Amino acid sequence: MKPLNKKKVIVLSSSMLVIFAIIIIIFYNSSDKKIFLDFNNDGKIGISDVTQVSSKIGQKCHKCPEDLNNDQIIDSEDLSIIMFEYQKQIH
Ligand SMILES: [Ca+2]
Ligand SMILES: [Ca+2]
Repeated sequence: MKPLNKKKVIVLSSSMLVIFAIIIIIFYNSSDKKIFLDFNNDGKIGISDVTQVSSKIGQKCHKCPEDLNNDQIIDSEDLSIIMFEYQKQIH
């Protein structure tokens, strides 16, 4: 394989990754975030949903629903995401 072709393959696969990421973002934005963050399925983001995230702060986990920014750890960033959504609801 020529070095140029190899480079092309890398560029092509990385641009495919970008497209894939965009599709995920579109899908995530089009789906109802409120239901996504509603862990106890009572139809709203309540204090119990916020508590569920805060009670797991510091936990490393893979594909946990509470890991809202998907960085494999539940921390203050995830808590601020749900707090933001919670405050939007109560105002
Ligand atoms: Ca809820
Ligand atoms: Ca996280």
